[in-house]
Parts: sequence; C-alpha cells; structure tokens
Amino acid sequence: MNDSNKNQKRGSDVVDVVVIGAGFAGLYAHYKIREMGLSIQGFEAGPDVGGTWFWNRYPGARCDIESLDYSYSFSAELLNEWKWSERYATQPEILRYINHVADKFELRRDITFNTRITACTYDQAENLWTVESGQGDTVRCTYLMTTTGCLSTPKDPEFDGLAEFKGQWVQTSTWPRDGVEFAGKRVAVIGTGSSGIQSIPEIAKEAAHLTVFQRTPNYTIPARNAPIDPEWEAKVRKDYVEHHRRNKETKGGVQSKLSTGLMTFDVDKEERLATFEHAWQFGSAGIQNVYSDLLSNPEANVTVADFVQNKIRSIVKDPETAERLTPKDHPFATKRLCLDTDYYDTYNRPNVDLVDVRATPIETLTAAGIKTTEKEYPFDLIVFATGFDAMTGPLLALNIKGVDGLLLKDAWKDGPASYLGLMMAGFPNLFTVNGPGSPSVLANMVPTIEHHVDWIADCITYMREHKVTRIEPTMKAQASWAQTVHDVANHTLFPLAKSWYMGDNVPGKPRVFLAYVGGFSNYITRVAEIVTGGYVGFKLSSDHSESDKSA
Ligand code: N01
Repeated sequence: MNDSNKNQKRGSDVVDVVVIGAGFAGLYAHYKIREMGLSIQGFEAGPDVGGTWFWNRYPGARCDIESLDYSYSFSAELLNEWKWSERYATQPEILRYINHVADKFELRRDITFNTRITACTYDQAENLWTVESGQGDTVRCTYLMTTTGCLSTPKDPEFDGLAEFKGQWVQTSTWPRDGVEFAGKRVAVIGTGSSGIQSIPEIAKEAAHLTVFQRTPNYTIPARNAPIDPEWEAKVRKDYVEHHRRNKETKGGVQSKLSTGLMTFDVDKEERLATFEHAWQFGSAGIQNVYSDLLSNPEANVTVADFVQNKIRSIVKDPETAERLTPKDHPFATKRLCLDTDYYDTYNRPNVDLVDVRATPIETLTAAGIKTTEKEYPFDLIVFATGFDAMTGPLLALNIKGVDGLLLKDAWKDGPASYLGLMMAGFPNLFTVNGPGSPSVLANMVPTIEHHVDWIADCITYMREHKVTRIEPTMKAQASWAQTVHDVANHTLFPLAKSWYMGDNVPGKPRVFLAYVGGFSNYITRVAEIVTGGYVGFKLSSDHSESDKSA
C-alpha cells in the first residue's frame, strides 16, 4: 500500500514539528506544516494512513455525516475532482478518499508507519519535546502536534473468561483486514452503540444465528442511505468551496436541512408530529435539531423521544423485543444518536435474538460461549462493539510529561484540563487537534480538524514572526474554559445520560463532559477573538522575556 518507509528518518533527530497520527487530522497537518516550509516527522501506529477509517472496517461501517460535507475543503481542486458515490459514504470509500489525498499531496513522505509513540517528554532547558516510540525511535521537536483522534483507544473486552473461549473473537474497532467469515456461524455481538447498530443488520444477513447482548438500548434513526441525489450534488458543487465555508458558520459543522428555527411548543402537536415524521423519512441525525430546545428542555425532548419510541414499537413485531429495544433511562440523543440501515427490522428476522444484559448480566465467557445469570449461550464467534476510551484515552496513552516532570495523567486526574481543546497549561508548544473541551465529536469532524490545524499553523507562524519561543495557556484561562465547557453542557440534557461523552463507559474515569457543546461557529468566533486580542489567556515567552495575556 505504501513504500514511504524507505525514505524515513530513523534514530535521533531534531525537527520543527512532530505530528502523531495519520488520519484526517494528521494528513492535513502534514500538508499545512509542509506548506509553511517547516521540517516535519510524522508517526502512525497503523501500517498506512486512515486513522479511525483504517481500523473500523466492520461490516456496515459508514459515516453519519453526508459525504459531500465529510470532505476536506482546503483544496478546491480536491473538492472538485473527488466524486462520492453514496449519500453516506462507506468505510472503504472513505479510506479510498484518504488514500487519494495522501497520494495526491504526497503526504506519506515524512510519516513513519507501524510505529506507536509511547513517550513525549518536554525538555525545559532546551525547550524541545523528545518523542519516543516503543521500537526505539527518538525524535526531538520544537512543536508537538497530537492528531491521535477522539475515538481511537478501544476499550479492551472487560469480561472474565475471555482466555477460555475456544471460538474466534473480534472487536469492531480493530477489525481484521482480511475480513471475518459469518456464514454458518453462531455469532454474538456485545454492544449497541453506533458500531453495534451499524454492524448488526449486516452480520444478521450472513450468520446462521445472531444473538445481540444489549446493556442500554440506544436511539437510532434510519439513514435512508442511497446513491447521491444528482440534483442535490449539482447544487452543492455549483459553489462547493462556499458550501464548506458556510458549514463552518453552523453549530454542528454542517448546514441543517431539517431545522425549523422554532421551539418545540411554538407549534401544536399535529404540526410537531408531521415535522418529526418528515425528519424520520428524510434520514439524518438532524432530527435532534428540528426544534432548537429538544436537547435542553426535558418536556420538549419527551415529544421526540415518544415519536421514536412509537416507531420502534411499530417496526419490531414482537412486543417484548420492542420493549427491550426502547430506551428509557436517558433523554433522546443524549447518548450519541445513531444512524442505521434496517436496525430495528433486523429483530424481526428468525435468526436474531436480543438479550438484555441488565436483566440477566453476563457472568463470564466460557470455552463454549457466553454465560449470563440466566443461561449459557454457545457461539462460534463473538464481536465486541464495546466502544472506546474517548477523547482522553489517546492522549494519556502517549505518556506526556511536561514542565517539571508534570505527567498529563496527574494533571488530568480529576478530568481533562485544556484551554479550548488546543493546549494545556504546563505543556508548552504541545498542540492537540480536537482535544477535550473542543467541539470535535459534537460536530462534523473534518471542518473542526481543518480549523484546529489552521489555528495551530497560524500560531506557530505568529511565534516565529514575533520571536516567541514558548506558548502555553495560563492556569486561569484553562480553568475558566473548563468552567465554560461545564456550564454550557449543564444547560443541556447531555449530562443526564450515562455516556462516553461523560466518561461513564470507562470504570474510574472522572465524570466530566468531554466536548464543548456551545457550537462550532461560536467556538470559532471565541478562538478568533482570543487571537485578535494577542493570544488572550496564553503565556508567550521568548528566550528573554515573558508576557501573560490573562483571560
Ligand atoms: O461505542 P459506544 P461505539 N457489557 O461506546 C456496550 C463513533 N462512531 O463503538 O451504553 C455490556 O457508543 C455499551 O453499553 P452502555 C460515534 O461517535 C461513529 O458503538 O455503556 N455492554 C454500548 O452499547 C460513536 O458514538 C460512527 O450501557 C457493554 C456499546 O457497548 C462512537 O464512535 C460509527 C459493555 C458501546 O457503544 C462510539 O461508538 C461508529 C459491557 N461490559 C462509531 N461495555 C459513524 O460515523 C460496553 N458495552 C456512524
């Protein structure tokens, strides 16, 4: 797939920038930093580019943002030459796109693949970062950029008896590259988040029998995926660059086709139901925004929750199964809303069963399969769709050590502390793309990535032009941003759900809302004001002086 490893630097080196990760964010970082004329060294744990789209190749994997929007916008030529085939692109098509971008701009040139970074240490005297891999690579750099993704540290299967199981087991998050055979097999899927909900209908079509182990039922909306509507495509492509610029002026990084601009109770019940029905038929996660208070007013939320619950009951023929699939313990869309193809209908198949593991918890895996408190189920294959240590996991795995030996894991023991999701106090010249406290997972990831990388590139340019050698946020600005992230989350219903947004899925993880829910456009404005004010909230220092622009 790539022959770039031939040209790579090994051993000890000093470069301007080290970029860790080669998914959407890492590749754009390479493009941008190279354009600035700086030297760069990239590392990627996988054997090739793609990040999340390299690893998550389970059947049914596709994006839940429309393809025409889930694209880089930094190159008009790239936008215009790449043609997506479906409304919501599949994982293989997205990976082909990422490979096309890497080929077109020769972005593999400075990346060392198959190399996981295991330590990043700040050297105060030299004002340099030392970056080390598990294989003995050591590189020093002036600026360190993490483009390690938000959902790239899989949660390991946390079940007793895994070693006893005699069949095959796989994780959706690290799906085998040569595929998995389901035909004729008794298959279990554990987990009903996006990965489970996308893969279950596909696995059910092939497996002899599928048993789904569900802990929390999730809300999901039919994607209504189809070949791209040529009329819509022509309209977007007429002014494609401008279309992407407008995406960056929205709350979610994508222009809504469903928002009414109204509040839920501005309209009567009949009109509301017609609006929800239109959104259901349209097929988009945008149903959560048709009325602006659906995610902040509990009564408003109940109206859409009831609508979707009735849909579940109307699709799933067995009333008991329908009841088990109906979410009851969290408001609508406060766990990440899923988009599916035939998910609920899959439970009408004779070869599919649903086990509620809250009613009958999994006790252990056995040589033959899975034993719950009720009985033992024999399986040939178990699929773990059990999620990730989101947002903080990928950064903590880098073993980052900052000023005075401060470990990131200690700095974050009560939850991630970051200024704007871009930088952390005590870790100078370390930039995080889509770090905790940024809009990231609550928005279209590609424009948020472009925004962060552009911001970092501008910041480095500013530093070089103004002879600034060190930048880091002040503790005060960082604490104030954490308060903002907390406050805006508390104005919504999100904290009412036990979700990975809150760190609930990882035992012992502090309960903190991990993303900025105030909207991408507001965030862009805030960040721009900070820059215009001369990097408000950052401590800038040169070899001779220090300035502190307290927020
Ligand atoms: O992971 P999840 P995911 N015993 O954490 C269950 C993005 N993504 O990989 O809810 C039993 O959502 C867990 O149960 P509970 C997207 O942002 C995007 O599916 O914790 N069950 C849950 O049902 C998404 O939100 C796309 O009670 C256990 C499931 O496993 C994020 O990635 C596609 C368990 C995990 O769901 C993560 O999605 C795929 C246990 N011990 C992913 N541990 C698209 O673009 C966990 N579970 C469409």
